[in-house]
Amino acid sequence: MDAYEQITRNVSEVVTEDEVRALAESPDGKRAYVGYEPSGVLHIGHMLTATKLMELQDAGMDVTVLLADVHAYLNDKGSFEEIRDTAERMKAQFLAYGLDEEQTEFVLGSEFQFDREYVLDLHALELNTTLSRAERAMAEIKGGDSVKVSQAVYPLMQALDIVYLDVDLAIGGMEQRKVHMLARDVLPAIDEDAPTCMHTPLIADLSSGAGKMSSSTGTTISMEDSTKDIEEKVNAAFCPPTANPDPADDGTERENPVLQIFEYHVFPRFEQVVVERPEKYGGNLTYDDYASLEAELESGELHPMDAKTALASYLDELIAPGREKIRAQK
Ligand code: TYR
Repeated sequence: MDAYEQITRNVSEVVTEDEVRALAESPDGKRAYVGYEPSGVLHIGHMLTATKLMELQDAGMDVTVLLADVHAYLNDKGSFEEIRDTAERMKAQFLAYGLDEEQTEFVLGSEFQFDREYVLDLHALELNTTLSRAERAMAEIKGGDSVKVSQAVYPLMQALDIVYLDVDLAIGGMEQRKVHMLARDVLPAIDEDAPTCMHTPLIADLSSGAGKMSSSTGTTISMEDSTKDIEEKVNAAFCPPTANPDPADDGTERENPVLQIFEYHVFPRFEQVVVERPEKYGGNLTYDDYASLEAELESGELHPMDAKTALASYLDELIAPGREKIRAQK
């Protein structure tokens, strides 16, 4: 794999390809970041971008994790003190998940977002952005029904973070894309470059394959899950023998979440995936890459039930160190 392929592996969107190609020419010392609103427990969405950060570290890039305490506050996630506490616990879980302590810089938003210069730049961005544009950018991020003024300030601060953290590449899930597009449009107004961005896919809801997996609705996987929880959730997952399931009866698009988790969570972290099967059912199956596992699920060589059992055990292995941390934090 060349550096560009490694950097863009498994991403849904690259903005722009030319910019990322330029980065890939000399990734050493370039910096990428993801920001997270602190929450008590990492879930599978956090883990997906964290995996991307690990891949970028492998490609030689430096990584910043922004623990966006002020953003969480603006998005109505609790008192500032509670959020700060949560940020510390989250950091420990990211390290347990596998981010390299030496190569990862953890920054709290409140460390720089109250600086006079930052605040003045923020006001300049406010002058250059309509409320409706800010509102649209937040459509997939905000909590609550109606948009508060704080949630209109939020995407502008996210744009400004890219400047103040001095990053070359902003990473986020697809739900962050409108904020990044706003950042690309508005940062030039304060004489800053439009940032280069990459967006990771959203995993479908585990039980239905429709919509996206989220901790607020449906089933999600988190670091708090016991081995048994994971087994139960994965066993109950939607897993037809195809990567392209038919839409649901009401026309909603569906994905195969079991395959998605293999692709985006398991294969990036393990050289090889072994599906254990008793001899009488043909013995173990070994896969060196995602495509061959997908092909055998489609051909019927790999039964969905065996795929699920294997998935549960790999996921369990991935989250076990973080689960230990959470127990110690209690
Ligand atoms: N918007 C991100 C989320 O939905 C959090 C975030 C905050 C990301 C600030 C980056 C940033 O600079 O969780």
